[in-house]
Amino acid sequence: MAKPATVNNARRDFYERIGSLSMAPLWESLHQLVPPQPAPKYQPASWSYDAVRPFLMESGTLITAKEAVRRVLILENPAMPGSACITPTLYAGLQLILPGEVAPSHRHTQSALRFIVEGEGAYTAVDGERTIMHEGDFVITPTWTWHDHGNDSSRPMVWLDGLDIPLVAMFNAGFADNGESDEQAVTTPQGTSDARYASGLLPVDWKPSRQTSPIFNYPYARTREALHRLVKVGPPDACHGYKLRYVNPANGGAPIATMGTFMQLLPEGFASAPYRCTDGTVFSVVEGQGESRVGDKTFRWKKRDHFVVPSWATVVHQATDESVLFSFSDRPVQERLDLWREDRGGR
Ligand code: 1HN
Repeated sequence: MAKPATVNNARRDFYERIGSLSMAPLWESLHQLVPPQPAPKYQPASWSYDAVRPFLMESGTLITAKEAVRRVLILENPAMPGSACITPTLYAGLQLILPGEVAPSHRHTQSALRFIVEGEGAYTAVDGERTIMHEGDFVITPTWTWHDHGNDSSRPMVWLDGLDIPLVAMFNAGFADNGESDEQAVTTPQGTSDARYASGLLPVDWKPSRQTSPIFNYPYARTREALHRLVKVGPPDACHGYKLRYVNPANGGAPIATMGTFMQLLPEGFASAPYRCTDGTVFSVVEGQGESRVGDKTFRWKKRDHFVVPSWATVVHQATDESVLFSFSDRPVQERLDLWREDRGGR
């Protein structure tokens, strides 16, 4: 209904006067503040590895891992330029470490996941223990732990870094520290965390000291076997194919408190039912090829490609070959806050 000019003028004048007291009228913004459904200000996007890899390798000629501290090309959401965010709560990047290089030791309150995209044989060290990484491994760097990386292999290594940087920034809870030397002393034999915590058993008197999983590396060999065993015992889920979540054996929750991680197998020829959920999700293609329709965009993908699905965007996956997709999101945070929702069969 049109309002008389005098009313509009009186209101504008009122807004200006209360503005000088750092106040504002809720009724002008109520609908945006409490939208009827998620209205993300970021968009679906994809990064083909064929397009990205030459730039990653070129970055290796421009700066060393030591000088860069971390030689990473950020995967930034095209609708959030300059933010270093792939979603409003998550950071993602592709990190390159060349043979003989070391990425020096530091620690920060932001948690990190590594998902290995190309190569094998480099290590990451966390609080004095090293793990050798292979394609498809999911490796954890818990909050506030010392970590450095090194490549003793003869080939470049590339992995996807996922961090909760925007979430930590929102809380203004970020702290960081540099190590005294580039490489931490190895104080714990390789394989220790795997031996103690990774067999569905836990040392009898062990008590967790934090919410983060005690498992350091969830190797792809085991994840892949788990998926293929699932295929043998039942039909795929209509929306997800065969989808597993990584788990912290100490509490049944996500391995990292702020980031959920998932692996799913889509059988050859599988077409998923439309699905949407409130956790914006980053995907890394591990095996196979296919395409995903995300909102009004369609991304063709194959091994090592990446794409992001925003909150509440409807996704439909189609697998040409048997395919395996890794993904991560802020789902554990939303679940803790009783916010997470899904719509199986969303439009
Ligand atoms: C970091 O420490 C790593 O440890 C990777 O490999 C990416 C992005 C921002 C801040 C710290 C790493 C990062 C990071």
